[in-house]
Amino acid sequence: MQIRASELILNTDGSIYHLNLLPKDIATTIITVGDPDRVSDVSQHFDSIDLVKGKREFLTHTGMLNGKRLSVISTGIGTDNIDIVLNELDALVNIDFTTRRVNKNRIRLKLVRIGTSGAIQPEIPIDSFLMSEHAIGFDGLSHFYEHSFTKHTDLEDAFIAHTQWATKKARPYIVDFDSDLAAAFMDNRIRLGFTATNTGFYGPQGRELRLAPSQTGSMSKMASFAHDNKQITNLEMETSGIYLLSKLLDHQAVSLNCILANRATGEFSKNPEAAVQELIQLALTKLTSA
Ligand code: R1P
Repeated sequence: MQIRASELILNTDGSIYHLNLLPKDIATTIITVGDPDRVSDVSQHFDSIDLVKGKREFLTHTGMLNGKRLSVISTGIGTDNIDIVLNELDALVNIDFTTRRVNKNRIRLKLVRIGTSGAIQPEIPIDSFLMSEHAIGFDGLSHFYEHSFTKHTDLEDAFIAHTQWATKKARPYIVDFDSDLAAAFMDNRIRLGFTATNTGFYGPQGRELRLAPSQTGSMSKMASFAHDNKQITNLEMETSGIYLLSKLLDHQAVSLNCILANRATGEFSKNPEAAVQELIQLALTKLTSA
């Protein structure tokens, strides 16, 4: 089936609409970061950079490191942006832009998020690193796609019961990292975690400036949830969307988090740039030695 111009939108140079990229512009191993400024924090370690392109918050650098072609792309904040980035990255490798048809042979991308995050368990140190083994998404993205991906229904039900989750909010969904890709990042400096992905930074993460959250105590209920030896460790805004769409599109994904805040102890990193830089270097070492 040919995909119509209104659905697969291409720019006049043939690039995909938001990412502004051509199929040849990306590597099959892609690092995603939230902040466009973090793209060069990653690519400064490359041996060479052969492509720099951007549009809106989506900046891409592609280059070589230790003989491996890598791309790094900024996603901006949130799973609404992840919906764009993951669908367009997939289109770049799995749809022929000339015929507008899905390729018979599918390409599998390796996606590695290097992001920042806040812990909700007091024992997780500031400036430490966490790989999300599971993600629980409060963003609702899962409900807009037809799929039967319901691996963790019991865990979702237990969470809903424990937190007295309001039915007017989207049902939380739980998705996992790709264990094969995750094997490359197993390291005693990287703990495994269960990451909660929220639709916002303030109310949805229980922060109160001038507006009161609709459910008081929602953060402490989330922190005290325990089921099958699983406890939610940290909060951020992209991982569930990345894991969900990677699973549905058959790509491999892991999310690496630099813990900059601890919501239980009230602390924030004294040198967030240095901590993120350390995670970037560790991730690049792991990626290029695998
Ligand atoms: C919020 O400040 C942003 O920081 C975290 C959250 O997921 C959200 O995107 O990640 P990044 O530092 O990767 O953007």
